[in-house]
Amino acid sequence: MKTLLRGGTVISAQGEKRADVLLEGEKVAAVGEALPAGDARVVDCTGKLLFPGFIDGHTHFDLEVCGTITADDFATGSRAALRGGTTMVVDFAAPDKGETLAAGLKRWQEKSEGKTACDYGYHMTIDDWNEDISRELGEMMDQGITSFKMYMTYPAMMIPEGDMYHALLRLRELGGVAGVHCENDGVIRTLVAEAKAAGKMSPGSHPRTRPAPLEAEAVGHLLRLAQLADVPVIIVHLTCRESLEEVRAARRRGQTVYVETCPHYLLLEDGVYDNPDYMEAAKFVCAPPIRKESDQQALWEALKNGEVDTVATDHCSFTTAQKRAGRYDFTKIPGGLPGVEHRGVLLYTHGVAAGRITASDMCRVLSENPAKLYGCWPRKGVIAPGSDADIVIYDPAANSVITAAAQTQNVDYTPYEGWETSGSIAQVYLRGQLAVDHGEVQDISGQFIPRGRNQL
Ligand code: DUC
Ligand code: ZN
Repeated sequence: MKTLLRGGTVISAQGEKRADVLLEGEKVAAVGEALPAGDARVVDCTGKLLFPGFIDGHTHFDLEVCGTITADDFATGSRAALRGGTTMVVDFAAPDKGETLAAGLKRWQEKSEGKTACDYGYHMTIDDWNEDISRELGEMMDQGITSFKMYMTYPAMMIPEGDMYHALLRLRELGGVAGVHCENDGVIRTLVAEAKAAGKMSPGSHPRTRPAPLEAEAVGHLLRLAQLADVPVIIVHLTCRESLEEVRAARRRGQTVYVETCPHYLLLEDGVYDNPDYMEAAKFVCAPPIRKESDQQALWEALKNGEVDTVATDHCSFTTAQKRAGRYDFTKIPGGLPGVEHRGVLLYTHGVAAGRITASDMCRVLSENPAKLYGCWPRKGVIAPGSDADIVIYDPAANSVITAAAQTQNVDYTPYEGWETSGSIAQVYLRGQLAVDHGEVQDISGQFIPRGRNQL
């Protein structure tokens, strides 16, 4: 099957150009001016922007948190992803403590295979350390799972720092890369105990017990361990100015550090936790928490100047009914926000249309850099002959409004309710097949994408 996308503007991380794009089977066959249509179906893309399919390197589908399971599984989450222009997700496989990585992987395969509408891969969580896990890391690499996750907080998943150091050394040997959730767990626990003792049980205590300096301290801590191990690391969901300063210091020392942030840290402000309606405030509980307006500014600047490498969602959705489990105790609110469906349109609206970044910057952080960092470049992340025909056709003129009522993600709210968008996604192609047509997600199947080493 051939499709000719005629007359659009093709975006890459390096720039933009008017060009036709010919899709043949699952691949891009040609990019150029006035390509002959031949027997291809022609789609008029005049006035539209063509982005390489977005990659979301941070989703949690079908994950248990606080005794409940995320509202989105691989079926609903991946359909929402596609609707938002995300043609590939990398989700976090999470073995239980004491379990082998192979058992964790098998569980994630069972959750995802045959159900996932977009393409997908897994990061593997390392929450224990022993000889078997060290050996299994090599086996994961051989199976195309080349990125890993470690937590410096959450008792169920956190790894002692000596073990984290050993894991970093082993990843250096293997050429794998780890993303790390950085927050100082010990002091957070102390602050939580103090808040509870003072009867401060509402969501307002959430940001106060997980303040920015405790994130930055953990970032600095990790980066010194990474310096010792001489290995690159990814700071996942970096939220604040203080953490950026730690990253800058490490980069000045010559370290390779990758930074991911998320739309909610770029766009929301911590006043959301002071809403007198407890459950309204509870909707925004995630870790790290939403920060201050000055942090948003710092993140946008860092995104513009290339200090932020990727924007992912950390999509971890719970319905308001699920969040209600924490209605008398903020620590029992399952943490996480929905977002996989709206990342592209939010970044376009508040980044590109607002003049903060260019469409090429957007392509860099949503498509090209994640493809390189997670080892699937140039199959993904670029519109070029030979790459997968994953294409987002963005119509800058088709303004819209984000509402929970109109969304596909399986949750009854969105943090962006009523927000107006500059333009919207007209169509999405996944490996040459029409996956979304003006908001209608088609019947389509994703594939597991085995990944190679980091190329960023
Ligand atoms: N933070 C969240 O808010 N939810 C899931 C995992 C995470 O790191
Ligand atoms: Zn996460």
